[in-house]
Amino acid sequence: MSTTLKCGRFELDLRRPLVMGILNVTPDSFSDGTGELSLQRVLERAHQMVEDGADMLDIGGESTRPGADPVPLQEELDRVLPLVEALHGLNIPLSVDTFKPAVMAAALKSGADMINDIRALREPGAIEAVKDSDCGLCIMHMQGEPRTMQVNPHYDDVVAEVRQFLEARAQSMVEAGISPQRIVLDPGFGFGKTVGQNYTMLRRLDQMRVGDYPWLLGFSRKSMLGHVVGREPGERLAASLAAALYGLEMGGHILRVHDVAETVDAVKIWRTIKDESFV
Ligand code: 9MG
Repeated sequence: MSTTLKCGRFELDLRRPLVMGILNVTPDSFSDGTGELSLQRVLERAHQMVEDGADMLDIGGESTRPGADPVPLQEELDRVLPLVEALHGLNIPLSVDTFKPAVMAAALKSGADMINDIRALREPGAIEAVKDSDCGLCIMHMQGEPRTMQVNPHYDDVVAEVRQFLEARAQSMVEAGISPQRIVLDPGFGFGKTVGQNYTMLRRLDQMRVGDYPWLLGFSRKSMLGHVVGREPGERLAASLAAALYGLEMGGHILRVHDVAETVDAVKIWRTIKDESFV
């Protein structure tokens, strides 16, 4: 495996797991009390995540939850760009979660280091928007569209099909001139998969590896956890940590999480167990 990921201003060392803090820049996550988005509250959360040990931040202006409404382009730009600009001085890699090529291009111009695309750069113009930069690229698998993806997802063999999809996308990107060292893959837990299909993927993650590409994994607070433990999203911390550590054991490299401090502690214990010089 390549042990580094090129990511804009940074070259990330993947020999230890990295924790990516989720910053959903939406009015329902950070309201100012009148229902409007509070930039101040988002910034406070970002600073807290950095203090808690986040290795990178993932800024998203459009919810990707199943059934979520789309956000117009200008609104997404207005949510994301001020954050990228305000956080640029923090000396931490800034990822932007978007599938819109215009947002990708503007975010990179504002200083973003990575693009996290749940549509795997399939929108027309997406590859062109990122190709000539040096940003990291997270390429995720999703069957269908966020609005409808959980309506009866179907695979003959989820492990083989997700793997083949990721392999083909990575190959297209490399053929377009993108360095493989910029690419990280993500099986897309919860994106057009039944609960059973999600657990099958996690159990067999080692069989889904594509070449030397690292994995970014997102389980945090997801319904695949809620389904098993019977808890609401805000009460899924223990379940999220359990899945995260299993994901590392199966070869994961970057964990995308809401609860940074707790995940950083859990990862420290996992690393200590792995460290045979610690006797
Ligand atoms: C935006 N987003 C929500 N869940 C995600 C996941 O699991 N992976 C990635 N890459 N992005 C996600």
